Amino acid sequence: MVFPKFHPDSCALIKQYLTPALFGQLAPLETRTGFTLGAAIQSGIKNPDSHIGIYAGDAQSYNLFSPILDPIIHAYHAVEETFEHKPGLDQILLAPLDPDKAFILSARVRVARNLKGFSFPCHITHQNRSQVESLVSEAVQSLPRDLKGGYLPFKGLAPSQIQDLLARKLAFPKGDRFQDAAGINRDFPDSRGIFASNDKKFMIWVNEEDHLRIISMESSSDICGVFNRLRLGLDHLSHRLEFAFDKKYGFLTSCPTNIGTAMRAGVHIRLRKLEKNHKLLKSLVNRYQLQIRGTGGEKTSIDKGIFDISNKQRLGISETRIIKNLHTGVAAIIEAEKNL
Ligand code: CIR
Repeated sequence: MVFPKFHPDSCALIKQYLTPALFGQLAPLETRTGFTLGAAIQSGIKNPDSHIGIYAGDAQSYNLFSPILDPIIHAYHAVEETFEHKPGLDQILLAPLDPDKAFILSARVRVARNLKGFSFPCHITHQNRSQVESLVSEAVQSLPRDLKGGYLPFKGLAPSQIQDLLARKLAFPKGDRFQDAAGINRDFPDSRGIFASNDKKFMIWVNEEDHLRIISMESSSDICGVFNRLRLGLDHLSHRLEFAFDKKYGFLTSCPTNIGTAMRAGVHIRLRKLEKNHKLLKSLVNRYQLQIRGTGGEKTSIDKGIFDISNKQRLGISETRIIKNLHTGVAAIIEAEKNL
């Protein structure tokens, strides 16, 4: 097996940590479902601007390829070398963040989950992907009254219908070039779909980057209410579905950036003054362990002074602590905006 050729400009963590000796040790190995290191790093080889450049094909990947994944996880998540998932999904009650509705447009919390016993999306077979869809669409029928809704499969929809749903945020697009190179987009839109509660505040994306992306959101600043709704949905789903989980790595996800709680909690916030004082905004965001993204999602740009501000830490921190930190950080950012 030949040592992979990474682009000379690539700064991906996989390029930094994969030594010829490590490659020699790991390249001949296969997980029980036949996933290899060669497949795991395709996206990093094909996309020189990858940040980490490696995906997991199944739960066992995390253990079998731990000699390369652990240093990458350690570097990305800025955790101790002896990192361990920290559980803690307690009900939360905190003071309203933006009672005058002056800054925050919406709040959103999502977690990623994969089903135990199935390969992850970059490696799953067509038939198993369809089984995942069936299991999830059956499980959602047991959701409690407030979360009741319907599952809409994308298969058979005309491209114009998908466009219309995308505009209404009731569909997700085919994955980006990073996911494409990893094999996650195979057979799209087969066995993909969205469950949405009747009030559209609770959703589940099926077979996107992970088997499930469970999302709670609303057009308000009530991050606690959004989180508590997610807890309720998760609690019901976990009686019907068994999720891939490991004591050390937490919830196992396709992308090692998401392991641990697999949770991203954030707000869309308009910051007209801080937009012009990027240095201050950046320092606040760093101080409270948050990150800024465009409102279109991962790797999108900032539009009209509206920022997506969310937690940076997902591993070695509990879900409840993530929400509390977000609340403290966003409150400080609002205070700074008011004082400018
Ligand atoms: C990269 O290495 O840059 C891409 N594979 C994306 C990493 C961020 N993770 C994610 O979107 N789940």
